[in-house]
Amino acid sequence: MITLETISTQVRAGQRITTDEAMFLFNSNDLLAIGELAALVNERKNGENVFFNVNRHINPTNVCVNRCAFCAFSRTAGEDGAYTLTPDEICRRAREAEAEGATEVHIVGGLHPDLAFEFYLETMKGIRHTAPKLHIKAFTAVEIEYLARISGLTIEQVLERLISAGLGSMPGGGAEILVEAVRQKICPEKISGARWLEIIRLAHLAGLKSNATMLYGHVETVSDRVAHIEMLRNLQDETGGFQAFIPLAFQAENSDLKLDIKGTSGLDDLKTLAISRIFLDNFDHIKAYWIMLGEKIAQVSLAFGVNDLDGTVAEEKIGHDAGAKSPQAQTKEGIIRLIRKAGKTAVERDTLYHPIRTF
Ligand code: V47
Ligand code: SF4
Repeated sequence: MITLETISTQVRAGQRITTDEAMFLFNSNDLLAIGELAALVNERKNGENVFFNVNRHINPTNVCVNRCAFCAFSRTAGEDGAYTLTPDEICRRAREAEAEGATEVHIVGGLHPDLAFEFYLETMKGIRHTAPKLHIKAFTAVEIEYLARISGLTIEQVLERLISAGLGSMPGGGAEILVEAVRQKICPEKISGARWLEIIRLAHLAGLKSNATMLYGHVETVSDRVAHIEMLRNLQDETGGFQAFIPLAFQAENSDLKLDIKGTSGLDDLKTLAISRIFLDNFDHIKAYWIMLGEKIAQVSLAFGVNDLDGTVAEEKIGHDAGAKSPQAQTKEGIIRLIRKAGKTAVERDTLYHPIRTF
């Protein structure tokens, strides 16, 4: 029989937990016991260090052919509020970010019906040229698949050309919930979960590191969440290419998903982060994205297995278009203070988790 004690004994012995055990934890309300175990797992991997990096998000366009039901960021071409930046404008923002001390640009956007693959190659090359010190983390698996479709190239060719143009790694978006029945409800036009995993596998094989996200707190069940993290754990066993797992708390405002909820609860946020930390024993980092969680839950999560805080994002759009109440940007000093006041050591990192400076 599964109990908290049996799971605890197993985790303390360094053993992997099963999906049934993860389900048991999701169904338990013993937040403190779950958090303590997650903190132990994290401490063994990362000690007292909490990473952050200084980056800037740039969303080249919000025009998107998919129009996922949960996404308040996207627009149809020509609709009020639709925008598309030029490569020059994207480069200008990247240069400005570099001048302000960023080490990374995080570039993701909608699937634009008219932009050609060359737009993206030109943008990468432009950033390489104007802000050569910046690491370019860009394009979700969903975008990579779209670029292959519009260019007539294979996934491998798209990846190879983007890497030659300056792409350094990939963010973890587009994963949502990888279970097909859920995708049919929240993002029917989006590539399947199996395809998302396949593209990430190819990216890892091409030498790129990536993250993985999970959008939770909408129509999914607890067993969908467990199935999602199991698929990620299996792929990570195979490739080792994932750096961080980032649960994204659903922001309900302005989205077409008409639910009787106003977003996730603090208890659910902490439990989800902690169980992810325990279950994903082959991931080094669990990242709290304070934009969606709010600063206070993000800070408390540092006692529940989280070792990475994102970030000093400037001009965040995706969560705020969906009603996120957190500030749109946080200064480096603000992040350091938040980490130190949680009793942890703040470590600025680069995208590939090399420490830059300890505070
Ligand atoms: O894929 C869209 C999510 C993602 C909403 O890899 C929403 O370092 C909540 O992936 N409520 C994009 N979430 C953001 C993302 C990300 C963020 C920070 C760091 C990294 C990383 C990746 O945002 C989308 C989607 O899952 N999203 N709408 C919403 N209403
Ligand atoms: Fe487009 Fe991504 Fe928004 Fe879906 S989540 S509508 S793919 S921008």
